Amino acid sequence: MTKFRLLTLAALLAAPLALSACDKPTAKVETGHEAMEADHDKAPATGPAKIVIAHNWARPAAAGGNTAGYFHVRNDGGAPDRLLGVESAVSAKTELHQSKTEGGVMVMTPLADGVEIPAGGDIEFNPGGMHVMFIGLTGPLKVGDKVPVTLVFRDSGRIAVELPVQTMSAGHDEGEHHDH
Ligand SMILES: [Cu+2]
Repeated sequence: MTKFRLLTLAALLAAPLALSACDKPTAKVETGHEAMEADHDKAPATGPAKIVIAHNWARPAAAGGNTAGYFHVRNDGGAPDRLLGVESAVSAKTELHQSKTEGGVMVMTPLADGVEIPAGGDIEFNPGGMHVMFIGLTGPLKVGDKVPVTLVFRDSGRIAVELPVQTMSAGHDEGEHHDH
């Protein structure tokens, strides 16, 4: 009896939540200046995933070494997508990684299942967080070089992007160590 009542309650609670989630994309009409702001902050909520890559860069490193690349992924479409992986010819292996601090120590783990990019979402690969890991560079990456990479998305397919090689911009923390 108790279980049944809990299930009923859950169903009642879930129904309005589902409705409001469906309503959300069409509830707001953007006009004028607000619409212009929306170009930056809020995606139109119709159609398939529309991937935009920005803030892309990679760190310089010596041949044979490892380094990291960063970018932001914005989804201007009305459907979610998933970044499944990354490919590049500049290193023996290229992986998506997540850095985390555990017990005061920075550790990196591969993002084996990729990263979900919600409709209207903006996912950031930044120092100290998610990054592209270039393992075993076939040549040096110098400031001014451009690293060609291919980002592989579940729905949007393969998207080629270049990561300009640059040093940390002022004001950012040197948060990662890729020596190990
Ligand atoms: Cu890494």
